[in-house]
Amino acid sequence: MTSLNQKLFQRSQEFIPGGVNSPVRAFKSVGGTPVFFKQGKGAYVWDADNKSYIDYVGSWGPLILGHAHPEVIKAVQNKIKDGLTFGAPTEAELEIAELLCKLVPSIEQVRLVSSGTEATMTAIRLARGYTGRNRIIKFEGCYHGHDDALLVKAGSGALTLGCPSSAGVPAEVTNSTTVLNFNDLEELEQIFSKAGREVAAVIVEPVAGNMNFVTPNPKFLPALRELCTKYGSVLIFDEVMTGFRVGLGCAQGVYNIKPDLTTLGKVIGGGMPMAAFGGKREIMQCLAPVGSVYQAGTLSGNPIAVSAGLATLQMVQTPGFYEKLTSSTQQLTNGLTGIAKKYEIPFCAQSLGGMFGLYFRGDIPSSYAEVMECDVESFNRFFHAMLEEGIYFAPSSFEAGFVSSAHSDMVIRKTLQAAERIFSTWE
Ligand code: KE4
Repeated sequence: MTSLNQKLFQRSQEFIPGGVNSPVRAFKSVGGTPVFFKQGKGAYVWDADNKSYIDYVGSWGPLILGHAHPEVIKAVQNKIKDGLTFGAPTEAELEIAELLCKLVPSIEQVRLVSSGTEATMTAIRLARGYTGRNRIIKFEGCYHGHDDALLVKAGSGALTLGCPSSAGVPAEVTNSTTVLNFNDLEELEQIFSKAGREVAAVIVEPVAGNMNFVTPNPKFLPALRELCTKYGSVLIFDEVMTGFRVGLGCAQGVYNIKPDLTTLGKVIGGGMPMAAFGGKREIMQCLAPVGSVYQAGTLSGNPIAVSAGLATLQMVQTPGFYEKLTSSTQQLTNGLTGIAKKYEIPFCAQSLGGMFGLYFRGDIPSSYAEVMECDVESFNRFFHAMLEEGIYFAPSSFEAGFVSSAHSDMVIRKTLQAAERIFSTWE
């Protein structure tokens, strides 16, 4: 019997390339039919066939409070009554700008945009305009959105399609992009000693969440900070995913490193299209209409999106919020690791704050190369078996997973019980 999901997917492929509006949703690397969701509440989502799932994707990170949190819904409902958009300044934008500058000490000024790609694209342009240099450094497997200059050996969806470097991007654009290995200090120091004065910016996910989940070695981020300072390059922390996900001070707070620019997204929009970039005042002042680096956006700072973001950022400041989120996420990763160990399955997991990585290999990967050694086929089997059990993990072994404050102990326990059933019959 064809499910409604399958019928919807067949139809949507007629009108939308691949039937999806973002490639990673297409289940390309895990196989099977993408799930069409129709409702979310707390830790749960329901698909077109009314099947419920515990959701560990949370729309790829924004839903740190879970789906349809009452406070977020109330804020949006209150705001939407006064209109949807003005294309002019509103007090709400000022309120969230002040809050972001307060919560993230490295951010002295901030500009709101509508997507993480816009944020990273502009941060790169800003760094180039500020330094007068062209070369940028990124890391293989890190994904910073689909800006031409950054779609080189990118992670996330690009990895699932086996085309980390996209077609349609002129060589002239990527010739100024140097790709290094995440956590490789030696290579980094060599590049800087040779050409540091040419480097406009280094852009890095301080915790890589687009090649599964890879944390920085203790010396990696300090070395990036030291080298960028020494050579006058702009250090950009792409915290679109880690921002307010790994802690109230973001990853830069966890690792105590002050970048020159930070990009944010996902959590700060509370599920609505909103992102931001900000940092040192002297760099931000290069931005139009003050400076000569141009950037613009019809719906930038949209008041409805800002209201969802403000409600979310208020909630995450609740005392103990991140301690509880960290504990729930560790309960999941430690539980899964323990069950796999019991059945001698090569599997491990780790987490930071409300994000985590699952790896079908014996030990925690600390580089792109080690992530690529994970057993993708086993992950795919695990993904589908869990889907069958009503548990939705990211449909790709190259993505991080996310826990929300709505993931109660009972929800985590249900997940671990499903894992026990799956791993106990694992060949
Ligand atoms: P968006 O343009 O998709 O809002 O943000 C791009 C982006 C920038 N930087 C980081 C660190 C990111 O993780 C992202 C987007 N993340 C992916 C999930 N891995 C979005 C999911 C998708 O592409 O559909």
